[in-house]
Formats: sequence, structure tokens, C-alpha cells
Amino acid sequence: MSDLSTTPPEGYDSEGYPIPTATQPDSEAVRAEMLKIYPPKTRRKREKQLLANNPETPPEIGANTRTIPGIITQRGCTYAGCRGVVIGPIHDILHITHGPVGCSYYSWLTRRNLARPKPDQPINFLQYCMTTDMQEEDIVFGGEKKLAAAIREAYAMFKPKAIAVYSTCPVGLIGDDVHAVCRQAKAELGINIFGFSCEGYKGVSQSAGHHIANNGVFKHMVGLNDEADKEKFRINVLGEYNIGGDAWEIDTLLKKCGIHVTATLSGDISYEQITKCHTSDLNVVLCHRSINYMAEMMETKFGVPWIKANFTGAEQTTKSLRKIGKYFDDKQLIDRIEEVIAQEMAALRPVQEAMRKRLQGKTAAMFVGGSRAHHYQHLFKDVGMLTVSAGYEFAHRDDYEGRKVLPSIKIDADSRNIEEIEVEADPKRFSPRKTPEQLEALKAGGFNFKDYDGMMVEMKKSTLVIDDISHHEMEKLIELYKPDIICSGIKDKFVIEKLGVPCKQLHSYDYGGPYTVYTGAANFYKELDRMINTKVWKLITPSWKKPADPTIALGKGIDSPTNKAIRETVAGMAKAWKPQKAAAAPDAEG
Ligand code: CFM
Repeated sequence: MSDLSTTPPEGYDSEGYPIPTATQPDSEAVRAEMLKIYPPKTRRKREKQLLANNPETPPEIGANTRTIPGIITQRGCTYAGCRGVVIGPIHDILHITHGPVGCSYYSWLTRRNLARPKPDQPINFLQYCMTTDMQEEDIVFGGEKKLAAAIREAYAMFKPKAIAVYSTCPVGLIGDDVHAVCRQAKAELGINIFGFSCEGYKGVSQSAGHHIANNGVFKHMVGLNDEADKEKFRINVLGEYNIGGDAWEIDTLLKKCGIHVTATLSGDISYEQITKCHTSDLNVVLCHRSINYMAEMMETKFGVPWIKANFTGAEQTTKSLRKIGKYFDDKQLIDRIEEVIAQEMAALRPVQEAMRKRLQGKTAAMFVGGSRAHHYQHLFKDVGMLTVSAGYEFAHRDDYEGRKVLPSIKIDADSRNIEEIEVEADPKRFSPRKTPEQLEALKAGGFNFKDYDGMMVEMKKSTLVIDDISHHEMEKLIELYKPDIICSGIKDKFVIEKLGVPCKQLHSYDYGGPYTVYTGAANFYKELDRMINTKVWKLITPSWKKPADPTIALGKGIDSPTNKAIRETVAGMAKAWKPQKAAAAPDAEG
């Protein structure tokens, strides 16, 4: 909603949720329908991951557990979460993948974490793809020497300030000691070189890779440079990776308000910015899932407090700016923030109103990552669209139910696999940014530090929450909810579109964006209109609207022409097949 008034505008219910134009199915019935195909053991597990929401007392959801083999999941691997997500965007260090070429190749510019060379810092290494390209011989005899040679070669060519090395699955299996190689190379070359044990199999998803990356960035980079920026009102933006230029929009907006960003972790960030980010005065956490560890460690060691904020959606951006203003408690800053909000909303409101007229009452479903499936619901709400179902790929219970459940999360063997580093207050450099009295006053005024309420409290009652959605569940969802748009990723985009529903990729933004703050919100509303209101979807008759074709129903029309043809082809192939060895060897019987 464009203003922050308490009476909901037309098209919204008394709780402020948009009213959908089409009648919605009962979420419990949809859930039962999705689950019924599974064998009992699978069903028991999936039952915990599919729930009808209750915003007042969010039900306990099964999250961050292994995907059952055979289920088509959207998840990625631990290496992807470490190398690709959290550290990959640092643009002026070298990233070397120790492993077969594929892991490196597929993490090469596939995530749109944009970076641009600065006048004083013209280096951008992100377009390079570096790997040790392990071969069979390295797997058998060990790859440490090859890694040491690769580091030397890369250093000689690029003379970087730092090199990060990432382990892939085979490296962990054969036991190469990447950390020892990195220590040795560091001593030899005199630059910062460090490794990550982020083998793809290390955790149940990329989420494990985030944690490993946070630990490594904290241990090897944060705190190396104590020289603080001169500007007043310094913050770090954590969990913002500049996909499609999002971080640049946030930077521009904050600058207008007079707020200085020391570092954005890790969107378009330099090595130097990371090394001094502990000198900032506030950590503003956007993606809680990928970087809450860093926020916690920086607070413990250096005394930088953290707050959760969200720059996705107009209303959320306004709230977040006001929260930052309140933290610094400076009259001039607060006034300036209000001026900027008024200016930005004056520009956005006409777009929002126009788009709301075209989108009001439409519905959306969202399955992505560990934070966007929550945050983007606000952009939909801005233009009168209701999210009928949502879920994360790899988030933990706290991202769904809120951080209050943290003490009750059971640590399983998979989580125990990930190192929890012990952090203590730095004897010299720990400095609380606020006095205990100031903190108390802020808290008394309703200000929440280190808190995240999660997705469920902000989602309408009975909305279907689905963790780690499978393709089968996605197809059922489309059949039963018929949402006007689904936000997801490349793994299921075309399955969704073949079923006649537009799919907006929320990872890569389908080459679009930025979508953060007010300027980005305008882009997103227009994108929704373009995708939903195009006539092209009416040209497709999705399979669920067609009558079942008996000739292709396997197991049904056993004597149908299609099935007969398949049987004949298979029989012909079997007849023609000869075992290779037998054909080459002398005829045993002759
Ligand atoms: Fe955080 Fe992200 Fe996300 Fe994420 Fe990601 Fe991403 Fe994402 Mo893709 S860090 S959890 S691991 S907001 S790459 S920028 S879009 S799945 S919802």
C-alpha cells in the first residue's frame, strides 16, 4: 500500500491482505491432494514440509532437512552457496575452484551479482573463470601440487590482493588439504590466501555453504583494516548481492538520505571494504538466511548491533529507512529521511496506482531461495495481488517461524557437519555503539535488535506454505490454484510456462531488475503487468484443461497404437543389441 494509513484501501480485507478476484481452493484439500501420490515414508516427511499457515502461532515446519532422492528439488549444493552466493561477488580477489572444470564453469557468471569497476579501483576479476581442472590422475594421486601451481600461476598473472580457494566434492573425498596449501602459498607469495571446505555434499543444500562462507570471510578478511570511513551515519548492508543492480539502488537511496554504506556484503564489494566493515556503526540485514552468522559474529567481536530490514516493496522500504533513522536518533537525519520518502513516494504512487488497476485481485505463488519468497510478497501486496502459496528452497525454521524458535531447533547430523566458530569480544576493538541506556530506550520504543519474525507471521491465514517444493507439487499447485503468476527459478520456469502460467525468475530476474527500493518497485510492478496481462498465455491450452489422451496413458491403453509402437521399437532395439565384448571376442561356441 502506498500510504501507511490504518484503513485498508479498496480491494484489501480488514487485515490488509488483497482480496483475490477468483475463489481460492481450500489449502488443506490442496495439501492432501499433493501428498496422496507419495509412498508412506516419503509422505510422512513431506507432510511436515507442507502446512496451512497460521500467522498468529506459526506451525512448526520441517525445513533444512535432506531432500528425498527421486524428488525433483530446486536446491543447489554447498559449493554453490559458498563460492557462488556469499563470496563470489567480491570483485577484486581471485576465486579458484579446486575441482573438475564443471563446478567452476557452472558458477561462472551464472548469478547476476553485478559489479562495475570504480575510477579509483578499476579491477574487476569477476569475468574470469579459474579452476584447477582436476583430472583422473589428480583424483588418484592427489591434487595439492596442482592447486599450489594454480595459485602461483594466477598470482603471477593478476597480482591480486587476495585469493580464495573453493573445494568441490572430489577434493573432500580424496582428502586434499586445501588449507595447508593456502597457508603455504600465503607465506610464499605474501598476500592473503585462504581456502574453504565447501564440498558440494557438505550440507543438505546451499545453506551450508553460506555458513561456511560467513565463517571464512569473518576469519580471513573482516577486521584487517581498522581505518573507518569519515562519513557520519555509517552502516553495512548485509545479505544484499546486487542481483540486477539491486544494491546500487539501495546505495543511491541511502546516499540521498545522508546514510553512508561502508560495505555491502557482498554486492559489488571490494576486498578493502570487507576488511574494514567492522568499523561501521550498524549492520542492516536484508537476507537473513545467508548472512545472519556474520551479523552475530560482528556484534560479538566488535560490538556492531544488527537489525533486520527489507528494501523490497514500497511500504517495507519506508519502514526500513525509518528504522535506521530511529537507530541513529538524529533529528536532521530523520527529517531528511522523511523528505526522501515523500519525494520517492510522489514519484512511485502514480505508477503503483496505474499498475494496481491492472493487477488488483490477481494471485501469485512463490518458491525461491531463503528470503525472497517472503520479501517479494510485499511487492505483490503493493499492487493488490495476493500470495496464495509460498515457500523457501533451503531456509531454516527461523526464516519461516521467526527467530524466537531458534532455541527449539534440533541440531541434526547434517548441521553438526558445519563448523560453528567460537567468537569472543575483541579485547581492544570491541566498542558498543550505544550505551545500555540508549539501547533500553530504543527497545522501550518498540525497536527490535537482532530479530526476524519470518515469513509466516506476514502471510494470510491458511496460505499454503511449501518447503523445498517438488515438481509434482508445483504441477498440482498450478492445477488447483491456477495462480496468475509464479515466481521461481530456471529449473522449473519452463515446466510452469508450458502449463500456461507466466513464471518470473526471482533469482536472476530474467535479465531484468533492479527491484529494490522505490525505483525498483516501479520496475517490478510494470514487469508484473507485462507478464500477467499479455495475451500470449491464452494461446496455450495447458494439459490440465485438455481431456486425458488414452493413447498416451501408460498402463491404461495397453494396446493403444502409441504403446504398441513403443513396445515394437524397444523389442527391435533389444534384438539388435549385442554385448560389445562378445562381438569383438572370438566366438566361444564356434
Ligand atoms: Fe539470500 Fe539471495 Fe535469497 Fe540466497 Fe540464492 Fe539469490 Fe535466492 Mo538465488 S542470498 S537466500 S542463496 S536473497 S542466489 S541473491 S536469489 S536462492 S532467495
